[in-house]
Amino acid sequence: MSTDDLDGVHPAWLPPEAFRAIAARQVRVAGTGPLVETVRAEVTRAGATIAEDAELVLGFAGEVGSLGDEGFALSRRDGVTTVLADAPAGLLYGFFHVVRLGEAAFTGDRPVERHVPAMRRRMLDHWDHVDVHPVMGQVERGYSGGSIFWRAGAARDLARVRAYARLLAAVGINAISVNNVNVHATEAKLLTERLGDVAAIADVLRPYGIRVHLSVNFAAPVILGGLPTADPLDEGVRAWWAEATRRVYEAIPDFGGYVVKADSEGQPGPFGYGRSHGDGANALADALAPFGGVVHWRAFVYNHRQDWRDRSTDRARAAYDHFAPLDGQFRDNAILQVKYGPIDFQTREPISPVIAAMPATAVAVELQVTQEYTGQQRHACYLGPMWSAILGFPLTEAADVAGLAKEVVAVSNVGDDPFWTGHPLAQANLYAFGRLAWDPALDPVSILDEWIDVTLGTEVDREALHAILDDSWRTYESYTAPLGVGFMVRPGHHYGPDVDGYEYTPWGTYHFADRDGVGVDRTRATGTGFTGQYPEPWSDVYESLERCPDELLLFFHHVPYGHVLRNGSTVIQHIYDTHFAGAERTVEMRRLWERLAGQVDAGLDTRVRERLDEQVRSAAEWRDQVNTYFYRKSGVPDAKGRRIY
Ligand code: GCV
Repeated sequence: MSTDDLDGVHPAWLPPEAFRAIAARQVRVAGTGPLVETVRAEVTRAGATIAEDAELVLGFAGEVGSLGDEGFALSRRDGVTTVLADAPAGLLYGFFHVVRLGEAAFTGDRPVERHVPAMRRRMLDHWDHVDVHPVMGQVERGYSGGSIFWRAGAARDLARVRAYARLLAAVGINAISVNNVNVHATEAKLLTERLGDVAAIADVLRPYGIRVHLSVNFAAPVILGGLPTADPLDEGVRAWWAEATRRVYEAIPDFGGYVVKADSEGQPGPFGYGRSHGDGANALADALAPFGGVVHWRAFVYNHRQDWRDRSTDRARAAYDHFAPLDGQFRDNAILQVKYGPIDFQTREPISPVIAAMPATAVAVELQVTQEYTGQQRHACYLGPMWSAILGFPLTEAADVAGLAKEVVAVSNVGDDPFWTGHPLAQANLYAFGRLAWDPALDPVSILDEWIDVTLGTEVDREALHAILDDSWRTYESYTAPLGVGFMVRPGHHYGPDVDGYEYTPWGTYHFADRDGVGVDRTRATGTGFTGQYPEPWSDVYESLERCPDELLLFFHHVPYGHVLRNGSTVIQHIYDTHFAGAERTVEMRRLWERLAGQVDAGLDTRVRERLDEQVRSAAEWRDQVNTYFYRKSGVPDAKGRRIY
């Protein structure tokens, strides 16, 4: 089960079998340049013959036009399949598209199809540390072993990074940030004295069309430069950033730019100097502009030391309150990176209203492929349907989220685990992220089908795999925090149930359950007023108890346990029913996997079984803790008389 150049590492969606259709053909690749050479090397590696008289031709378009830097056109006529592009990256993406299609790319005729990415930058953020962090480990919120970029404090084996680059190029990712947004002492130095390590990684990613970005510490001028201040309006500070950035581009001419988490969860930022986040972002944007770089400035800014007794402070409001007034003040190369929901990557959240509130700002929507709150790669939870719903959500009358955002960014789920993602089925999430970033309109179930074909082969029991994964996000939702209320996870590591774990903490994530009811009143009429941050119709839909969708009810409203949902059930009975059904469903998922026995690699089979066993155990724990908690609070028995403790 290994890639041909990495012993013991699973090939994910690029096993030799995925190239079978190409291997059987003669292929012509036109043009020159590094990316074209990558395509040629891929063709040879696939086992195909490079020839003039070919059945697969990859070349430059001329007349097709408007394919941009990365698009391609695919067609087939008279027994010849043709990929045309305007620029080399298009050839690379076109080649991998042919890999995905397999024999279908060489069957019958095909009218010209144009494939152009919806978003210019499709980016993964790694939350990797160079040093192993005493609490967070080497990868913050990582569930797949150590970092593939860093080992024992230094840049590591680049063969693994190269294999990763291939996988990412095959799904259209073109940017990676290589260190955690929480930038500690060692990692801060990647910007200066350890820059060579970053350059070495950039060299490996470049042939696959991927640019390197770096998370930097806002206080770098103080920490690294010895200046007395990091005030973004200070001339000395600006000169320091300009010079540091010049050196970066000297080492990495195609460097992508910086990622910044500022004034957030203890990271330094412009507030410390009485400046706005516009001032902060623009200082770095100005340093990057002469070289064509961008700064990704995160909007995840909130008070993580709030008093739980204070019901007027609402963490959900924070990003909008901080950033919406700054619309129009950011430089063109400053990209505001906004988590998809107003809280923090929960299984179910409404869309962040910031995405609609800043039409004069470039916004990137941030997703989380690593399953911090969705089962930590111990639970099978296919997130394609969630992301598809997010990107397709009609947030304004004129546009959906994908239309409002300039980019999509996600936290990677990859580590040095032999299967890359801990749970082998979590590979499908990484795959789906790349495909949806390229085309948000793709159907997540079809994406899963593609992943199955290329990764596990066309012969496996795909029906069983679909039955396990298609609805697994909703299944996960059904046995965890109910009706959009969020959290209820064990503080710190965030795995498993702990209903009151965060209730009396400073983190701002509360459910307010008492003997009468549960939920957060975020209405304008009687609550925190968060609903007022939305454009119409959402501001009224969420405000209204009658119109608010069931799955978000407790995010927006505090209701009695007897409140009748739109689906006809009471809140308390819904909690019982979904938790019993969800846990039961995981038992069924485990049973379904048996149908794959003998059809997949033995190591992969063992790993999936082990994870599904844990999912069954953990789902039962969630069911029992959540049901028992609400039974004890409310005193309302289950109408179906099932066992609650
Ligand atoms: C990188 C959540 C996570 C943190 C993470 C933070 C962020 O709070 O639990 O580990 O820090 O989000 O997105 O910055």
